Amino acid sequence: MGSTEDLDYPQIIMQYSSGFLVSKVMFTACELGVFDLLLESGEPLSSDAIAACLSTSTMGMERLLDACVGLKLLAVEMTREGALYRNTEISNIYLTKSSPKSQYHIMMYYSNTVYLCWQYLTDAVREGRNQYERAFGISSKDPFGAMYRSEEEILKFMAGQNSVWSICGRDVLTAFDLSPFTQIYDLGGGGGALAQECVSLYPNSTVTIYDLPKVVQVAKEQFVSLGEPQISFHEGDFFNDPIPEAELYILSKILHDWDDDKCKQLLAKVYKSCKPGGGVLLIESLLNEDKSGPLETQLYSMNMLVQTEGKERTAAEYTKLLKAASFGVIQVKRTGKLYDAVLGRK
Ligand code: ASE
Repeated sequence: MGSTEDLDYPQIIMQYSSGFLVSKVMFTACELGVFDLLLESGEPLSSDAIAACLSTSTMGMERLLDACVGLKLLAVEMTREGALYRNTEISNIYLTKSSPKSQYHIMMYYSNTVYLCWQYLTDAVREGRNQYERAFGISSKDPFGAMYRSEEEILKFMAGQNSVWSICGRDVLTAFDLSPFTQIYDLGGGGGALAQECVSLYPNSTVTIYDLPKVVQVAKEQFVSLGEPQISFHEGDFFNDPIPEAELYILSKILHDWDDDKCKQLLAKVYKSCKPGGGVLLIESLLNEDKSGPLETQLYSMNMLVQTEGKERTAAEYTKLLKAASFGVIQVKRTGKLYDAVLGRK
């Protein structure tokens, strides 16, 4: 006590304190369309021009642009006419709406939905449950009833979930050779980006997207072209309705939404429907066995606390759930990216 160390403000504490400011600056620049405008314009623009095009105050826009430069999401060049801004390579690829690797929709979901739940993180930790009641005034008993409270929220969630597969879809689907499985069900397949990646990687496979009727309806209207012969749909609630027979079931970011009892219930049901020799592919972000990381996964687990009934788990925890449901050979593949793969065989 009383040493000079007490007077320091370590870099790490400073960074963590302003982490949410950083997120909000990036989300706001995305939401206002700064990166889209700079991509379309094809030339650097002044803050006045950007503010005018996007109908914002010049004063606010100038500060937002400078903060984006600080974050290396924009580059600035000083000219005789003043400062001109342009996208960096990273923002062109990930932050514009039209890019094939766009993360725009997940950012909008974080900024406008997830962010509001995190307001109540302290309550979530105290109570050990999600915070829909405080954040949105709706019952949190049925988390997906709450998450899917309007067609707009369904659309935002599906678009957000889809965007991650443009980055890690290939890695999780090639972690194991899935070519022996031709008849595949993607349970809770949502907007279908993973199903589309799957049929393009495995041309002999057919994938059925199994999801709630209102989700399937939005998927058909907004995401999956109905002319795709390898993809079909099945409307149902996998806890309460039958699951048809298939060779492979994909459960991508499904088990992390539920507690161990619900996971076991679902996996037992999948096991019953699964053809002999078939299997189940879990796609999840795996925690280290001692839960010491990865940080991104630890943070996702906090998000599961504020938004769902689930948590992120270790490979051993998923293995235990699969064994409880009678799956035999279980293989784990870490991809080194955000999401990993666990295959259980019947
Ligand atoms: C779910 C996934 C997500 C349920 C709610 C969710 C995501 C955000 N909210 O199955 C995507 C993963 N990202 C995070 C922060 O967990």
